[in-house]
Amino acid sequence: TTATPTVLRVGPLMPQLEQELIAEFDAPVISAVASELTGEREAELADVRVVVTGGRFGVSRALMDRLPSLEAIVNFGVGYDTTDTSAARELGIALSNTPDVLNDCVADTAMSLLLDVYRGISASDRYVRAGSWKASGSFPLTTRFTGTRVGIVGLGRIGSAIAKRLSGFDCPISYHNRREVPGSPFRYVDSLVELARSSDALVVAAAGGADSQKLISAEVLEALGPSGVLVNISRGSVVDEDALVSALQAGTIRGAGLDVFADEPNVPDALIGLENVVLLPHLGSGTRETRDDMRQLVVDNLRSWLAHGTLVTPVEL
Ligand code: 8YV
Repeated sequence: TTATPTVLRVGPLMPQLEQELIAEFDAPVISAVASELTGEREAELADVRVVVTGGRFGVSRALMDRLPSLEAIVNFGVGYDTTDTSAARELGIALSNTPDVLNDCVADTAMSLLLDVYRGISASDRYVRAGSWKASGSFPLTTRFTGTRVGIVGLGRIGSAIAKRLSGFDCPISYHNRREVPGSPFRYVDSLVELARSSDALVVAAAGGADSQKLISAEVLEALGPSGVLVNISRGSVVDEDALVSALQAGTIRGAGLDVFADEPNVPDALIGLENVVLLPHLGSGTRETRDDMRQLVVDNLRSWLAHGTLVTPVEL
């Protein structure tokens, strides 16, 4: 190992990855706040060439400014909205993420949320556990899911994996995307409000970040209407969360299934109190198999950068 580290960990990572980074690269860890890096730490950071980060952490412009030798950021996760991509582009810093390996598990999670909201799986589980089956009889009737019209917001890798599953449920599928996807068999709708109006359920699979901030607005929710359902497996930032809470409380939409929130792990109290929502702790990619594939892809990107100056799965900045 060298006197000063080449690889820096920013924020906590999955334990097996942390152990590998320590064993192979002697990589120290810092929290993401650049102002915490003072004195000795700064000297220690002078030689850092690669940052490995993920989860709720990323690399801010302020942190990039404190890392004069930084060449690449290796992100655990397909979403990289926690890293300042404009700063990275300007400073010529490369970025990788972990695409594709998590498509299936995140799409499975979207299906679980849809089925749960329509069929009341979680709510009826609570009903059984509370003894209500015995005390009050059958659970109230729910809503058929098969054949429901679904609008996908963001027909990328994950959105397409969701569409594939929905096809098996005989769902007519439409989508909204920054651009129409060439050759897609699904109906493209240029206006998000129009997509919401013509869908029974909207599934949000668009990348987070500045461009998609509060894309699901009060207006979109109103267009979705009183029998409408919203499912979000991408980023909380894509939905106007206050508008969503109001719509659910007022019954201007029927229900929601959420794996992601605006300020994780804080879930608004107003949502916790509602029966017409299913709330998950951002577990979309969280299977042993997928997390292990993500870990391996992070290590492959890191090794490739240090050995050849190229990334296996670069993000286009
Ligand atoms: C997280 C995710 O990265 O890939 C993403 O963008 O949101 C997840 O897979 C996960 O929370 C790992 O920290």
